[in-house]
Amino acid sequence: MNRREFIKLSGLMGAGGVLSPLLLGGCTAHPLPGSGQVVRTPTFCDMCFWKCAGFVHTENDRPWKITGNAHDLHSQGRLCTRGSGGLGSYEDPDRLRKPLLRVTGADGRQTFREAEWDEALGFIADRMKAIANDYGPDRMAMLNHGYGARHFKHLMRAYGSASFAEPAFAQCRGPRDVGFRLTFGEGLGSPERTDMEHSRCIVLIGSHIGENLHNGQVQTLAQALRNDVSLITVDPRFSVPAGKSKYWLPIRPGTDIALLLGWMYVLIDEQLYDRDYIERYATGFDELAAHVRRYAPEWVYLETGIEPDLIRATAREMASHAPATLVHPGRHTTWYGDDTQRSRAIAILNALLGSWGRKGGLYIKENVRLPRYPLPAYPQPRSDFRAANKGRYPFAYEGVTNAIIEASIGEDAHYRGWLVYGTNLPSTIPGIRPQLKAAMDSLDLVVVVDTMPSEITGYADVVLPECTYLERYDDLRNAGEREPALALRMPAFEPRHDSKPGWWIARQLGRRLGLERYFPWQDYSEVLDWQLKQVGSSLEEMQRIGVKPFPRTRPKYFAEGQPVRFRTPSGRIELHSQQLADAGFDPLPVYTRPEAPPAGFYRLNYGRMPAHTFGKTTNNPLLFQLAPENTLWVNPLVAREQGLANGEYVRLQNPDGIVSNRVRVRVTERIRPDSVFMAHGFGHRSRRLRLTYGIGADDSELMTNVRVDPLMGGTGMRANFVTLVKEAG
Ligand SMILES: Nc1nc2c(c(=O)[nH]1)N[C@H]1C(S)=C(S)[C@@H](COP(=O)(O)OP(=O)(O)OC[C@H]3O[C@@H](n4cnc5c(=O)[nH]c(N)nc54)[C@H](O)[C@@H]3O)O[C@H]1N2
Ligand SMILES: Nc1nc2c(c(=O)[nH]1)N[C@H]1C(S)=C(S)[C@@H](COP(=O)(O)OP(=O)(O)OC[C@H]3O[C@@H](n4cnc5c(=O)[nH]c(N)nc54)[C@H](O)[C@@H]3O)O[C@H]1N2
Ligand code: SF4
Ligand SMILES: [Mo]
Repeated sequence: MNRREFIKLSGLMGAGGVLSPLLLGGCTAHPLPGSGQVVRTPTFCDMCFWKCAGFVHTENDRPWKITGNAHDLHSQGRLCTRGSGGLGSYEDPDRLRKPLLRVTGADGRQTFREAEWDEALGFIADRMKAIANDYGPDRMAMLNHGYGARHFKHLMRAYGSASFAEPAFAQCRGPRDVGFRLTFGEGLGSPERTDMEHSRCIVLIGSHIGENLHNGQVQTLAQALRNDVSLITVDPRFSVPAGKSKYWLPIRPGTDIALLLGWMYVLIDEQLYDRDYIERYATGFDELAAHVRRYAPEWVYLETGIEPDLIRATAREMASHAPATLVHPGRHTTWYGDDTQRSRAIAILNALLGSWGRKGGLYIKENVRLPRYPLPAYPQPRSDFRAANKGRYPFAYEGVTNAIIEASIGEDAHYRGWLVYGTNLPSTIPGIRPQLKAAMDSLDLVVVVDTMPSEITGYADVVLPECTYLERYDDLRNAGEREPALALRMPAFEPRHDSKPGWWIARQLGRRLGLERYFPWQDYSEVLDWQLKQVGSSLEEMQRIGVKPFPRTRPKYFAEGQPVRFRTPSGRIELHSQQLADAGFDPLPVYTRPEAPPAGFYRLNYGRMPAHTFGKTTNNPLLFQLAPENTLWVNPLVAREQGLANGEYVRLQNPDGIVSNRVRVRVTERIRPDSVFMAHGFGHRSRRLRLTYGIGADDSELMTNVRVDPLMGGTGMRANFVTLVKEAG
C-alpha cells in the first residue's frame, strides 16, 4: 500500500508574493495607460470554458488589460468580468512556482519539497514505466478539464491509455448530450447550437443565463430580448432571466419532467405540434402520444405547482412561434439522477416544435476542416474508460470521473496511476471525498498539473506548475459554430517563476518515456504554423489578427422539406427510443416524484455568480475584490422562522452531520421557502489560497446524497438538504 497523507498546504507558504501595481489598483505613479509602448497579443480566454478571443495589451512590457476581439463570435468584442480579470490569474502571488515532490520528513509527516523539473519529470516517468510494465499503460487514467489538457491527452494516447474523464461530462453536460444524441443523433457541443439571436420564443429550464455567464450566449439572449422574444423561464428561484421573462414558472424543484410531459400533452392534444416535420423526420410519435395521455395539465399542476391554465398558455405561446422556438437544453444538467430522461424530454419537445435544424431553434454547426499534424498512429490500448464502468452506464460515450475514481481503490484496483490536469476533484465531484482518500491509499502514482495550490494538489506525489493561458501556446480553437473560425492563444508573457507550458511538460515526459516520435517539434508554435498553412493562413497572420473566419460549406438550417438522415440507428428523430428499450430503460421519459425535504430541512440549491468560475477564480485578486464571498439566499418566511437577519452569518448542516463554513445570509423573496441557494466555488480549505481560504460555504461538501444517472453515470447533486445553524455571538 502507498499510504498517502493528505498534505495540508499551509507549511509551504514560502516567501509569499509581492503584489504588483496592477493588483494594488494602479495606485503607484504611472503614466496614463496607453501612453507608453503598447503591444497587443492575441489570446482566447481560459477563465471559463467559453474561450472568448481577445487581445492582451502590455505597456512597456507590463500587463495592462485584456479586451475582446471584435471579429470573434464567442465574445463579439467584449469580455465578461472574469475574462477582463484574467490578468489577476497571471499576477496571483499564490501561484504554484516550482515542481513539488512528496517527501516524508524527519517527524514522519509527509510534506512537499520543491524540486527541479528534471527530477520531478524523471520521477514521474520512472513510475509510469513501472505501471506500464507491471500492469499495462491502459491502467493509468487521466482526470482533466480545460483546453490545455489536449497536450496531455496526446501524451496518454501515445503512452497507451484511453482512460480520460472530465467533470464536464458526468458533473455537467453529459445527461444533456446523451439525451439529445439518443433523440437527434447529435449533442449540443460548446458553444451550444442554440440560435437565440433569431428565436421568437425561448424556454429556459433552470438555465440561469446572466448569472451563468457564457459570453456569446448572454449576448444572443440579450439580442433576442431586444427583438422582443417571448421568454419563458422555469426556475424555482427568481433568477436573472426570470426577471426578464414574459412567463416565470416557479416550479417545485425536481418536477420538470412532469411539466415537460404536460406541455407535450397540450401540443399533441390541441394539434399544435409541427405535423409535417414529425411525419418527415421522426419515429415513435404514436407511442409518445399514448404515453403523454397520463400527463394532463391538471395532473401536472399537482406535482409542479404550476397552474393548468399557465401550462396551456405557455405551450400555446411556444407553438405560436415555432419553429423559431427554442427549448434551451441547459448545460449543467446533473440534477436528480433522472437527468438524461429530462434532457430527452427537452429534446422531444424541441422535435414537436420542429426547432432542430431550423432558424431560431437549433442550427447546424460547422467548424474548420483543420488537418492534424502528421504523427505516428497511437497504440491500441487494451482497455479504455469503459473498464471503470463495470458494465454500468451503457450510454456514457465519454469517461465518467466518479467511476474512474471508484475503480482506483483497493489492492486489485483497475487503475494504478493518475494524471490530474486542471480539475479540483474534491470540490467538483459531489460526495467523493472518502473515495478520493481511499484511492490515495492504493494508487502508485498521482500527478497533478495545476496553476494554483488548489485542494487537489494535496493528494499528489508530484505537483507540476503549469503557466497560465497568458503565458503559453495551446491548440488552435476550432469550435463547431454558427460561422467557422480559428482562434489563436499565444504567450503574452514569459512564464512566471519556474512554471512551464503544458505542451512543454507533455513533451518532456514523452521524451523520458521513449515516445519522442510523437513529439517531433522543438516548440509548439511549429505545429500551429504547419496546421495554419494547410488552410491558407500562417502563425504570422494569426499573431496579427487572432481570429480568422472561414466560409460555411453547408447551410445553417434545413431547407424546406429537405430529406435528412439523422445519426440515430433509425436515421430519424427517435421520439420513442428503441435503444433505451433494448438496454432495459424507459423508452419515453417517465416522471418520478422527487424526495421532499425532511421536516426542518431545506433543499440545497446552487448555481453560478457572474464574477467567478467555480472555485478557480475566487483567489484571483482582481475578482476577489469584486466578489469575496458567496451568500445564502433565504426566503423572508424562513428568515423569520429561524430568527435570521440579512447579513448575519449561519452554517449549514446536512443530514449526515456535515457542517459548512459560515456563510452570510441574504434575505430575499427571490427564493422559495422550501430551498436555500448559494453560488458554487467557495469555502476553500487550502491555506495556500491566501485570499479565499476559509471564506464562504462550499456546496459540494454538503452533497453526500448523490443520485447517479443509470444511463450515463452523471452525479445528480440536487437531492441534498440542509438545516441552518446560527453562529453563536
Ligand atoms: N459566471 C459563471 N458562469 C458560468 C460558469 C461559472 O462557473 N461562472 N460555469 C459554466 C458552466 S461549466 C456551466 S455547466 C453553466 C451552468 O449553468 P446552467 O446550465 O444555467 O446551470 P443550471 O444548473 O441549469 O442552473 C442553475 C439554475 O437552476 C435552478 N434550479 C435549481 N433546481 C431546479 C429545478 O429543480 N428545476 C429547474 N427548472 N430549475 C432549477 C437554480 O435556481 C438556478 O437558477 O454555467 C457556465 N457559466
Ligand atoms: N457542488 C458542485 N459541484 C460541481 C458544480 C456545482 O455547481 N456544484 N458544477 C459542476 C460543473 S458544471 C463543472 S463544469 C465542474 C467544473 O469542475 P472543475 O473544472 O474541476 O472546476 P474548478 O473547481 O474550478 O477546478 C479547476 C482547476 O483547474 C486549475 N486551473 C486553472 N487554470 C489552469 C490552467 O491553465 N492549467 C492547469 N493545469 N490548471 C488550471 C484550477 O487552479 C483548479 O484547480 O464542476 C462540477 N461540480
Ligand atoms: S465568458 Fe468570460 S470568462 Fe468565459 S471565456 Fe468568455 S470572457 Fe473568458
Ligand atoms: Mo459545467
